[in-house]
Amino acid sequence: MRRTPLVLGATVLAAGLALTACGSDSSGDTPEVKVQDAFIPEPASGDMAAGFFIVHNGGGADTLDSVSSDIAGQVTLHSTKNGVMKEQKSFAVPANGELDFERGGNHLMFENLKRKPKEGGKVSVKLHFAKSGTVTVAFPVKAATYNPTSHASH
Ligand SMILES: [Cu+2]
Repeated sequence: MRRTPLVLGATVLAAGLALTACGSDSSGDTPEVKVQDAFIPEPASGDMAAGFFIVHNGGGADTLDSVSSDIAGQVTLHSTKNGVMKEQKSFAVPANGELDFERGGNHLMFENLKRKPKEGGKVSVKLHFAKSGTVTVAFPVKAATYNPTSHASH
């Protein structure tokens, strides 16, 4: 995680344009999204926190359009490629696949925190999908260094 929030704004427009190619799914299958392995590492400061989770999809393609939470003024979605973090407008959820938000890769950023997440607590997060609608998930707050190791197999 780079601590350079001020430069993020400039990348938003470019990133949004790059994602428009994956629109239509011809199958018409209804997506079946399930969110697992969600957590928030306790942040070092009270300004900003990261969030991680995995969306498992047993149906047709969907899109994660936005995320919101009552502890944050704003929740943004970021990708990380080759160590460079970029804000994204949305993320594709592949049909019969998964969308990963994991350390070192995609992540949520909770900005303008109204209270600091504390280890052992829970944060209610709303994931807004284009087709599946809003999925509310209680993200447990873990130690700052927590990293799940169980997800290597798929
Ligand atoms: Cu970020």
